[in-house]
Amino acid sequence: MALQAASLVSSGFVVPKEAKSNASFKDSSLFGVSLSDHLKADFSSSAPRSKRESNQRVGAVRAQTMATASPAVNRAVPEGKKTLRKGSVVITGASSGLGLATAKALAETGKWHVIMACRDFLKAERAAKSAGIAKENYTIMHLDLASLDSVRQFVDNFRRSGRPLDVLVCNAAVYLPTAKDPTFTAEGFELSVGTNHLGHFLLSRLLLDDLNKSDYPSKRLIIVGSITGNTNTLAGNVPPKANLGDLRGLAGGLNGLNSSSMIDGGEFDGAKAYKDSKVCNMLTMQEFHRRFHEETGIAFASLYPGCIATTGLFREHIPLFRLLFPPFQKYITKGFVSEDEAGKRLAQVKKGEPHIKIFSYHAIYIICYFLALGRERSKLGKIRCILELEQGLCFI
Ligand code: NDP
Ligand code: PMR
Repeated sequence: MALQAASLVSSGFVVPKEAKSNASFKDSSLFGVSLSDHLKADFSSSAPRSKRESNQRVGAVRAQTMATASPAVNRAVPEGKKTLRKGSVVITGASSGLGLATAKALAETGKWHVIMACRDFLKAERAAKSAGIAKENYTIMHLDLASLDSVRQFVDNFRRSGRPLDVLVCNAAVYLPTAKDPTFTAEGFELSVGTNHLGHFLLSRLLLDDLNKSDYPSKRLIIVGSITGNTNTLAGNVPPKANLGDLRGLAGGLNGLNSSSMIDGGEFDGAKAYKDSKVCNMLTMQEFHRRFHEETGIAFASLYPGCIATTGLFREHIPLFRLLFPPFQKYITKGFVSEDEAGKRLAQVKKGEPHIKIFSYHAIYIICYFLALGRERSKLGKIRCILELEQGLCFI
């Protein structure tokens, strides 16, 4: 169960004493294991390129911690004070669905410049145009989360652009429910976990320094989670259920050769791999909050936007599913939400008690779900109030 995995995983976290005492980003390991030598190469000073490349084939995740440079804590502008400049927000996967709708909602306020971090430049350009986002409000930059080199390249390019980073929204994802066999990222990790979790983990970890330097009053890092990873909800109990087990597949490198392609070490299952990746996304924010919020003032959040049953996420599903899923969510579960509404919700995630505690998140979801039954779900004022009260930032 996801919850079991969560408790197992949190007990595996180790925060080195120095990280607590000198307020520096010392420990880059996640879930008690470091992600890989690929990631390590970034966090540890100046490992020679050739060594890094030879490490890439290894792909093993080792039980160890890693050192990073220690950025200075930056709180140049006291919280609550306004800066005059536009906010600068990076959104991954902004070429369609929720990411595009969020980019549009933020750009329309006139207060944000959106960096659309996308793998398909032309598609992103067309999408921005057809959504009517004004040219001066967005920039497209290439990012393929299925390649850790591309993630590093993106970070370099972003830094070279000279823009500040005030908010990072990790939104992109792939869902491969009908795949019989696993496919892999450039570095050989199973594609769903590699893209949705590992790519975003590296991106977040690298950009933490940039967020920390921002003088914006509310710096934020948001990852899009999913109810389907939460096994104490009805949706999370639809098989296959998320389960990270004892992380043996992750520890083995998720390469499907000398280790399983699944985090828990089991047989490949595309739908489960997606749900596992979403559990990792939510846990990442929980752990980032624990490690870094106090020293940086960055708000770390995870959000379930509602069931946006019409997006491209379901492109790999069978046609019958794609036909029946939207009316099923609209009229039966009433979990349906339009892309526009979901985009507005994500755009509104704001500072508060800065992360979702996934345990209470389940309970809150259930309460809100019943409160919302029979009401117009696009006007979630009351629910929003409850959630803001309880969590500061979570919208269902
Ligand atoms: P979409 O498929 O419309 O959007 C996913 C985006 O991710 C696309 O822009 C896609 O790019 C991009 N992407 C995929 N792989 C990569 C990659 N390797 N590198 C960079 N970008 C990539 O789906 P949604 O809008 O529905 O999904 C957005 C988020 O919402 C996901 O995190 C999903 O898990 C989450 N979510 C969705 C729900 C839903 O009901 N739809 C419910 C709960 C959560 P491209 O356009 O090039 O394919
Ligand atoms: Mg689910 C309250 C009921 C509820 C909600 C909110 C969702 C959301 N789903 C619910 C219930 C059910 N679903 C039930 C009872 C069934 C069995 C008929 C069911 C089935 C189902 C399938 C086969 N649902 C799905 C699938 C998918 O392939 C989707 C998935 O798991 O993608 C990972 C999905 C979803 N249901 C949701 C949401 C939000 C999804 C998409 C999850 C995501 O994009 O992260």
